[in-house]
Amino acid sequence: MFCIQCEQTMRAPGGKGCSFTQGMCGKSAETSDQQDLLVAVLQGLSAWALKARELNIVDAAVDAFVPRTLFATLTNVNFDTRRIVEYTREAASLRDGLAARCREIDRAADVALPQAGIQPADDLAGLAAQAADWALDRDVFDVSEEVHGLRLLGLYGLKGAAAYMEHARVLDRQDAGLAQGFHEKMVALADPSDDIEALLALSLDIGQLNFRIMAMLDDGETAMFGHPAPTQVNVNPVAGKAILISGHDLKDLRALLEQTEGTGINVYTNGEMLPAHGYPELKRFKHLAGNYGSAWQNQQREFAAFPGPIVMTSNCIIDPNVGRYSDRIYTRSIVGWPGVKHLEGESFAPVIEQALAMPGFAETAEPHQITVGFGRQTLLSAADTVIDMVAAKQLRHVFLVGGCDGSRQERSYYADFARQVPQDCVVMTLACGKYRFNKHDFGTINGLPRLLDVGQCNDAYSAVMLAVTLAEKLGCGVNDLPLTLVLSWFEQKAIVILLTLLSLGVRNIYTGPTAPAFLNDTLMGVLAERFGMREIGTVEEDMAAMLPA
Ligand code: FS2
Ligand code: SF4
Repeated sequence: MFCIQCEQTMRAPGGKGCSFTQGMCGKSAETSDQQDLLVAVLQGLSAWALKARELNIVDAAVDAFVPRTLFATLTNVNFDTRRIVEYTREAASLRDGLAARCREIDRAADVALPQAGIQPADDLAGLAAQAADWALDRDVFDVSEEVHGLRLLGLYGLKGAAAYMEHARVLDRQDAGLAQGFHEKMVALADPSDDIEALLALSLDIGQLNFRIMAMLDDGETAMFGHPAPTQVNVNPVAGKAILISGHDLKDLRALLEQTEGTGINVYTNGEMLPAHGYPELKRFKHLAGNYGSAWQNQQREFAAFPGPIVMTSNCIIDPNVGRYSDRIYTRSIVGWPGVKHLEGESFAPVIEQALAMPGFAETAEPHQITVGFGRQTLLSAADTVIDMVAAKQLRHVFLVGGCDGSRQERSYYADFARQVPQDCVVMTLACGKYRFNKHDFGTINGLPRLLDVGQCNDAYSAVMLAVTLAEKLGCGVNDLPLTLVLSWFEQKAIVILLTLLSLGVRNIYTGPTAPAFLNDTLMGVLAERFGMREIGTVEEDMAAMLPA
């Protein structure tokens, strides 16, 4: 086992990542190794998808399959070896089918990539032996630590982009050109350069590709559910039967709301599903009762206390056996946990049945409202107001405090930071890191809320477009705006968002709580030199550096 893709990877002794029998997240060595094999077989499938394009064959099913199943290898998504092996076999079968179609046109059609020749073994022992050949540290003795780290930066970034591609596909958004770009990056990473400049350029290309994917995702979300608008959300329970839904998939939420309408069941959002309350097509459901719980790392306590079934539509799932709720949590799509019920198709009937059989909340608690829904359209319509307030010296600075949460103690930095932001400044939030401070009352400046939640990590595009629009209106560069990005990373979506920002020329981003373990001091130095990227320090020192006197 070798996995070093997330922030909670094992760093000591030796800082070599999760490499024993189980990762810090609970992923077994067996699952981890099979995920590496899946990545390799997918790279071979991508090589054939590119060959097929040379012969005018574009297979939308293959274009969808590669990012979708790569998504299954992200942190806290799929812990079920059986499902990962199924994906590997399906990838090989799709590859062989595509190769056969290519050879009908050109009998000599072939691809040179060794990964394209992997034939998955019949049993787990054989698969384990094959996986050993494709472990992600297989090059560690052949190349420098910097080259190894940059190869992983590219791969982990592309995994993040895969997740956004799949989120967009669920919303009926697919693009053959973006899929081609995706396959090209898969192949580039399958046979990567050992040149640091070329690898840095590849990472930035992946960031650019992801920007276009996120635009497609934004288009899909707003076309299907409307533009988010500021909306009050109750974060305390109301009496009655209850279902909790987590993850990023708004389409699953809508289907659940439709199927529970009139049943008396209240639906609560959890984690990255919170921003759903701002969408017109979702908030019209009266039984979308509120938001429950906080960020993913608190699941085992919060889910255990929830008096109804839980649906996990995407990341982040953690071991449900610890809180003893594995009999009432359901996985969807690429999410998996061994022994947990997996729902395919459109029907949530088993979840609804279980909710009706469970007690639900006995009492209604005093409501506590928070505001969400500062999506792209709302933010852009406020751009002129923001400019006027800056000119009138009523608004000094905007801080985007975005990214993931996690269990490390040092993550209290972000809540401390938000609370210490001066009264004449605004905090924008994105993704699940906000749960440490989003129930705090930040007040307003001239009617403008001081805490503006832009949404999920999926909505980073909205924040970027606000920055770009403000810069255009002011006739300056994004880096000249009174704006500082303070990012917390945990998993691969955050990595690709960082690559996207760097590829757009955004400088001086603060990141934490700790540098990725696959980027050594030399590489962090390169990122600091090229992009002004810096690691968080103390809140006081950082704030002083960010806010000109
Ligand atoms: Fe948080 Fe987890 Fe959004 Fe990440 S709920 S760390 O996957 O995707 O953000
Ligand atoms: Fe370790 Fe993170 Fe990989 Fe899990 S996903 S095995 S915690 S590096």
